[in-house]
Amino acid sequence: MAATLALSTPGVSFAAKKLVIGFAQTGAESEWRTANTESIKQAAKDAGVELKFSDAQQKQENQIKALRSFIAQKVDVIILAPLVTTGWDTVLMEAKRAKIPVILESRNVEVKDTSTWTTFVGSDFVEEGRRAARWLLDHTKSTQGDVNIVELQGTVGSDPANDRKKGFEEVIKTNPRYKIIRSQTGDFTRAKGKEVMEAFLKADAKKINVLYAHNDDMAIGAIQAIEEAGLKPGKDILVIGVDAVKGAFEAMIAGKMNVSVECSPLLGPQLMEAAKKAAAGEPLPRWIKTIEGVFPAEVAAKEFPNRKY
Ligand code: GZL
Repeated sequence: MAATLALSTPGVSFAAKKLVIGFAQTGAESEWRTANTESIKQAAKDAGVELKFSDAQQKQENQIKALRSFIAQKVDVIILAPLVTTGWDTVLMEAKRAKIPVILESRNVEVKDTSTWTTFVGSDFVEEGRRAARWLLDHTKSTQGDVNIVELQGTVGSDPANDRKKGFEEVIKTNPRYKIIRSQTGDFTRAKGKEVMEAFLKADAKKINVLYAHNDDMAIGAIQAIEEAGLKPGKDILVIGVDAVKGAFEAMIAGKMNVSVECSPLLGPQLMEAAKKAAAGEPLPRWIKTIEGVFPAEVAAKEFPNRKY
């Protein structure tokens, strides 16, 4: 009774309790990830949210540890950028039992009990893969003969790597001219992208017509390898990336890259909106999808000044 009286006492205001969010980030593997972290930290500040941040340095076990720590601290909401799609069933069930809503951002998961996460805020990676392939088929429609493609995959087992591969292959299989002759993970990093492209070139330099990289960072690393092999990236070997980060625009303006399929990291405001609703027990769509485009080299110089990441 006292609590009710106190709450209804005129002239007494209670500051709304500050929302506390635990955010388990993958790491800082790419330009995209850095922009994603900045967007979420800034949006938390703007929203007056207390953000507990954990950088897992690309290790799933560190993310699982961070989630257990957030649960122990009884945060209001958890945001998770799941490094890979599997291995989350147990810890997400622990969050569910603790009645802490989990919002997935930038990558999705595969779990038996899908009620253990509330919503996924991120892109349609299959469509991104289709867009990359559609650009390639259109850009090479007037050429003759086989189009040999090497593919730099993202982190093994990650949602974007799985689905960007799936979408790309779905489109190129419509035309037998297009063949993926080599495919290997570059783990979404510039360094690994360069290293793997060097190996591709050593084995098949003369046969490679196209590089399809699951993110721009690996494409930028591969561009260095192509140049060091005495070839012209963007001309001798077409270079296709995903993300549309600043580095890709710079490479396209320099004539070393041909196209980047946009994948926006600026998810902070949508995530804060979703977290407030989740904390209040309000309904949320299962997928809050980001709207994205495709940026070929021809528009890079004009578009570059408008870019926000
Ligand atoms: C996409 C994100 C991917 C980016 C990469 O939502 O998970 O991870 O495409 C990043 O650049 O490393």
